[in-house]
Amino acid sequence: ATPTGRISFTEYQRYGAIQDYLSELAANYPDIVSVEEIGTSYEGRSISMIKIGAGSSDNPTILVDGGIHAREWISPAFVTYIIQELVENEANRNMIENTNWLIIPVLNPDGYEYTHTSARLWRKTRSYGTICFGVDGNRNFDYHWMETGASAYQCDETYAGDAAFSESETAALRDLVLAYGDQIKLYLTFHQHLANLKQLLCETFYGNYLLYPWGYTSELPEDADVLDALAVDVEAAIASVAGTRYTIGAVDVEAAIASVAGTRYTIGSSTNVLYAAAGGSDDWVKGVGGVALSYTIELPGGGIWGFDLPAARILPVSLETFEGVKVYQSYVENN
Ligand code: ING
Ligand code: ZN
Repeated sequence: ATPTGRISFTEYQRYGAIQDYLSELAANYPDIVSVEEIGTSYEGRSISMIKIGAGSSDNPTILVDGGIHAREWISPAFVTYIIQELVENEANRNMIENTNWLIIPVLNPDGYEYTHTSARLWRKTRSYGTICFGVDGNRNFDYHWMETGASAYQCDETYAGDAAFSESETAALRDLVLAYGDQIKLYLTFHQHLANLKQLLCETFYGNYLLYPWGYTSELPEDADVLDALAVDVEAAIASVAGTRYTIGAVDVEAAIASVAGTRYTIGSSTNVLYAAAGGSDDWVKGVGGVALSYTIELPGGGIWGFDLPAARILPVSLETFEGVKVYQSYVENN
């Protein structure tokens, strides 16, 4: 049993189950939901986008994606949770009346399925080069492509592709952003990051990050103060969800909320707080797509390999992070 929907957040779902959930929502909520195929993966899977909105079609729009990196399982899980909260939780009605949403829970379905069937730690797409498989989707966008932090060697984890937008998956996101133009006011792309040395050595660095451009240079965008201030508010909202006890019917929700412990995020530009890497989706969406507010959110890692956050953590992470999504939405609605 889940709090409101028909998909479970007590285990990681396969691509097919997420697809089925989107179809079910489109059938059950035809007034506020539609599902479109924005492209096809290398192996022929649909790249699905759910459109959610209960107000004017002219409302400012928020674009969200997950699963560009195959092994980062919390990303599709949390993005699916966002969908559930927006569509099936009446308490969040204002979030869809005053802003529209374009949400792609699994941008790299081939890679995601491959991590379930064959290699748990696969990161890239599954396109075949001449000797190796896969391109790093988050190095494949055409903005300062291949300038830094990306590999030209197809067997590497950060292979940028033989050309920018060589991958149908990244091209699908590009075409979507270009089609909606300046109606998109905010872009959120969800990743997962493991604890790193900086975090272990310095108590002000956390394994979780709210990153904004640029990834290609240590210079900051001219509106970095706006990006930073919004991230500070988002961070505070997430951190404030700390062990609150609730007495409600759904026991699993109560336990999940109580187990959250004031999760903190490090805020900054990708290059300055994590590492330099060109060709990321957030850089392109801001630099070429013209969406001023563009963020990469590195959700918590866990487990032995870093990407094996126990399934029991999906709900706690989702509950706390959704408080941050509410802050983002309210900013877009009011600015
Ligand atoms: N991290 C991101 C990566 O693609 C990143 C970090 C974000 C780099 C934005 C460049 C731009 O390496 C993970 N976990 O994939
Ligand atoms: Zn990633």
